[in-house]
Amino acid sequence: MRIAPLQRQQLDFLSGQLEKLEAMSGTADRTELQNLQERLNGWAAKIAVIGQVKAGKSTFLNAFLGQHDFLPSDVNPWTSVVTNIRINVPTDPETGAVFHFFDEKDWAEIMDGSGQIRKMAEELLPGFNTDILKQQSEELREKAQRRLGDHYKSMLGSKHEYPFLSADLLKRYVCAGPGSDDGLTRESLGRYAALTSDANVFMRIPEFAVPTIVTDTPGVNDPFLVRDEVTCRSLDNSDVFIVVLSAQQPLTDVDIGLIRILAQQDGKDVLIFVNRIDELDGYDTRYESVAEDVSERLKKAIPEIEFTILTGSAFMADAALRIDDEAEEVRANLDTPTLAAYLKKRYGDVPQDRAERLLLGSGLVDMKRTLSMVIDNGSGSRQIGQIINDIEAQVAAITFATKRERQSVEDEITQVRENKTQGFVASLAQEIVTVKEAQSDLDFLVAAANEKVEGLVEGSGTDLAKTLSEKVDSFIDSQRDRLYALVADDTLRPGRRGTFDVDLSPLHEKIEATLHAGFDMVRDRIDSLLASCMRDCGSILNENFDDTFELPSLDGLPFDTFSTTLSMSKKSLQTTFETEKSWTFWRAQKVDKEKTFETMRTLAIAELQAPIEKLMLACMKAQSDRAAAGIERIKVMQAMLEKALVERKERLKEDQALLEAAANDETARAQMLERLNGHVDTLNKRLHDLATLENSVVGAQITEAA
Ligand SMILES: Nc1nc2c(ncn2[C@@H]2O[C@H](COP(=O)(O)OP(=O)(O)OP(=O)(O)O)[C@@H](O)[C@H]2O)c(=O)[nH]1
Ligand SMILES: [Mg+2]
Repeated sequence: MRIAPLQRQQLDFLSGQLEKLEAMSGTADRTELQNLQERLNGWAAKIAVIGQVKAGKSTFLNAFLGQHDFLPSDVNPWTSVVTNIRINVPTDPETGAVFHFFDEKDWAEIMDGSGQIRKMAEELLPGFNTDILKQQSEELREKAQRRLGDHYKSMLGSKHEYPFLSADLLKRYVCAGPGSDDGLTRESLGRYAALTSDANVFMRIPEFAVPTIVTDTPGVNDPFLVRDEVTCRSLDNSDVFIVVLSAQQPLTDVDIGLIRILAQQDGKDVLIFVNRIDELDGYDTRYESVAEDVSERLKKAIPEIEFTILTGSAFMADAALRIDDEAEEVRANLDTPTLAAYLKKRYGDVPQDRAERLLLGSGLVDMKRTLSMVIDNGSGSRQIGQIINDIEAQVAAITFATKRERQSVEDEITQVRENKTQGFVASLAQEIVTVKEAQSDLDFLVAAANEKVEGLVEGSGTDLAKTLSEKVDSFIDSQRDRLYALVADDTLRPGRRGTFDVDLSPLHEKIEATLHAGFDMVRDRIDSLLASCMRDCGSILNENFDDTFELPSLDGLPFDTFSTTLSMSKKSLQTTFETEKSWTFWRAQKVDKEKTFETMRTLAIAELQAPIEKLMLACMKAQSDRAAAGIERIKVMQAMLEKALVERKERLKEDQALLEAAANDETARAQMLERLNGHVDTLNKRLHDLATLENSVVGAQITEAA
């Protein structure tokens, strides 16, 4: 089965159009068009597989890739590093792997056992002892030290590259597990895992019609969460999410929370895979109620989205693929009457062949078909839409330059025919000057807009930081009254807990609202700056030349809204009451309210600073990405025009010389007329081709949007 054949057609079509455009752009420099071609080549469907620890993510992915035992998948060890499997990406090597290590800054943050780790653990694992986590980061350091010696420090910020792939290789980098340290050789399990921030694996699989990047992630409830942020970042980059659940314990609150965050992101698809159905007794009947339960709970929690829910067993797919000694036995054990009944009910078909029965039952075929559809129907279409818009901008620029040239050649023809060459030579000289001036005006405009936009993003960062810290301050201040109310007469009321608890969710909401509002405001300002720059470029052209320049649109820029999976998941804050030292321990304890409040403030600021900063940076990055894409489009157009204008200028100079020479030579004039007429014909044909190309590209965009 080919995955995403329609998207392949779409990519090929656009690439073909770009080639045509290249041919039409005459002798001009083609760097801009080649850049677009590269962006098109670099497009990939991005799929992330997420879910709870041991749901079967890695097993599922192995089966998906048609490889048994490739990604480490077992009771032990577990996946601890985000692993990007890059399939058929043209710019990648055919096979091999690159492992990046944490840089010093990340490492320092991990080592100080920052709030980042604790916050997730507290939220995800209620009652989790955070001291254990501190201890864990210390252990991580020790592990790195023990395995790699002091050498590990010099590895920070570097990478390891391999021109080949093997399961053993991955085991050294992407998994952790108890036992991985005990008595194994230095070359073995998880040797570098502690230091590895992300893994990239390159392969070619003909089944995938388009370049595809599939990301395996550590379990979302992995207590060892130092990599939380790396995971989130990779989720922000993905367009399709496969949430793997275990049939026996489907859909925890953590899962729902996660799915909500993912589903909220613009234009992203979430597929639910209920795995491990083989572990349910009588799954031929029970699978339905499990799927229904998942569906209903999702509907209740996230009513605005309809989810695709698939059921299956990665283990079955894996068994179907195995060729080792035990393979046949494993297959036989799974190939039960229940399986046959399940297949009959679910698919109305029980294949003859055992391996095929297992494969069908695994749900993998279903998943591939669904994914193929999701990709074909425009996952990641935003990037493609942007490329299409950029192509249109180029077509507009080339069209303008071509019309301009036709006009100028036609003028030239009239002059030559009427033998008014003297005057025409002067007007040519004038046109050269105009072209030059227009060129430098455009340069200036674009540079100015670029500077303004950059300043805007930077300034917005400062404003945002200020507003956010005010929000935090005022929230903390608002807790003072609560604290004072709890502590009457400076003593703790009998039966009160020894801690002051603050619920942070109102603050979360404020911060999120602030970020969204801040983003929207800056986006509007960026958009209007870009639009006015585009308009100004247009007016320069229209003022200097007779033809009207059709302004390319600024549609389809990335980040219409701001969304991220990074979040402040710390839900509450706890401060122990500061009491005055006293002998009278049998009496009610005297509480130092002000000191308690200040401690709470210090704690709150220390805990909140890092996550807020990260959110803010993510927001600013979205702004500057949008701005950069807009400027890029204007620049592309400007560059295209400039090249056409320069070309024209060169031709004008040549013709000027020829005209001067031909002033009194009838035959030379006739030859020149013939050549000029031929040129007009070429230009007319080019204009016709450009219009056709524009129409078909616009058509492609409409399909993509649908
Ligand atoms: N019975 C059964 N076992 C499965 C299935 N899928 C995975 N397993 C087993 O579950 C164990 C864990 O599988 P993994 O693929 O490593 O799970 P994971 O989600 O990648 O786990 P982490 O990386 O630790 O988060 C392995 O022993 C698998 O063989 C399934 O569909 N049925
Ligand atoms: Mg795994």
